[in-house]
Amino acid sequence: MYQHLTDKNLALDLVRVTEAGALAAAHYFGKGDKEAADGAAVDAMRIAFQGLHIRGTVIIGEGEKDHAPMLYNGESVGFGDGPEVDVAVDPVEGTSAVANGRLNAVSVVGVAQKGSMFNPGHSFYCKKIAVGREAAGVIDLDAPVKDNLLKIARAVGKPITEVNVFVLDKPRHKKLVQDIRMAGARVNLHNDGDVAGALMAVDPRSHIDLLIGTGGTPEAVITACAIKGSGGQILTRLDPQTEEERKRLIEDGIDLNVIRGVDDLITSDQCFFAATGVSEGEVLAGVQYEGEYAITTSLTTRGRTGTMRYIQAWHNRKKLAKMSTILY
Ligand code: VTB
Repeated sequence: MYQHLTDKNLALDLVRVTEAGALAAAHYFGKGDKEAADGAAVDAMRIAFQGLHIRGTVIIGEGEKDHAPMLYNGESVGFGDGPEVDVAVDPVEGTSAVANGRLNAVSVVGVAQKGSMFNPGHSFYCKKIAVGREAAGVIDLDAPVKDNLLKIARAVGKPITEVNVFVLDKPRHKKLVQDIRMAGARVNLHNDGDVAGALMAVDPRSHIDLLIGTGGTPEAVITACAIKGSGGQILTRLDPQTEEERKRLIEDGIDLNVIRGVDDLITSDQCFFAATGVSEGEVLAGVQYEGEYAITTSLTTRGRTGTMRYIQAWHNRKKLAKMSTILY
């Protein structure tokens, strides 16, 4: 009867993959080389994936096979036994943030039952709004931003003047930022990282109440894995930023008007999510060093049970160096 509670929680294995990615990327924090940070995380995660008892297919990875030697879209990952799953992986979400010593870079993985993960295909950008559990039912992607802010304020029990909105600091958001301020709410501008921003929006401990704007479509699917397990909502609509992107989507027969929520982006509750902080963030601390230890902070969620775990790990770099090729 309680078998479902004793099922394997893949998120606990996944966290070792994102820890490996974060530890590897953190070596390049502030060093001005985003490719090196990403490459180190990809190598480390690729190795860590091999120990996972899944038959995974990368749906969201480092891109087409020609451009990405590892963790490319369509690659099989995992030990090759266990459940068949779709995999979304972003070894470093926020490579510029790592290279430039800024906030909110995370290493993330989402896994869901095979066939249940939305494939972004040729879509790079989508419009999105993400909120936590309390405001999950009140948002509307097409409503004026003021209406959303008023409803969210009511749902979270604070005046609109105290509502904090995470927005990526991009020229395309100029009008959005004006509208949020006109409505009386507070804009928190960040250079990077709308996965971290969405995690803040859904985490009741964070001062951020919502994320809004246009960001990566792959990032939205990964975010949906997290939201599926932690509650909340994300509403999205593809929002091509160039004529070329729009043309390819139309050629692919994609309807650009469709709004997809968390249950459309990930259709099964058999889904798992893990994120580890690379640089400092409000929900996840970045990698820190203490003597021979490297310390990581991670979040795992599981769709079916809704369990969230915050995991701090102390990695003994001396011991690990003797038994692994990953740079800890
Ligand atoms: C988005 C966002 C990411 O980069 O992809 C953004 O989803 C890129 O936006 O979280 P631009 O191409 O307009 O610069 C991130 O912020 C990662 O840094």
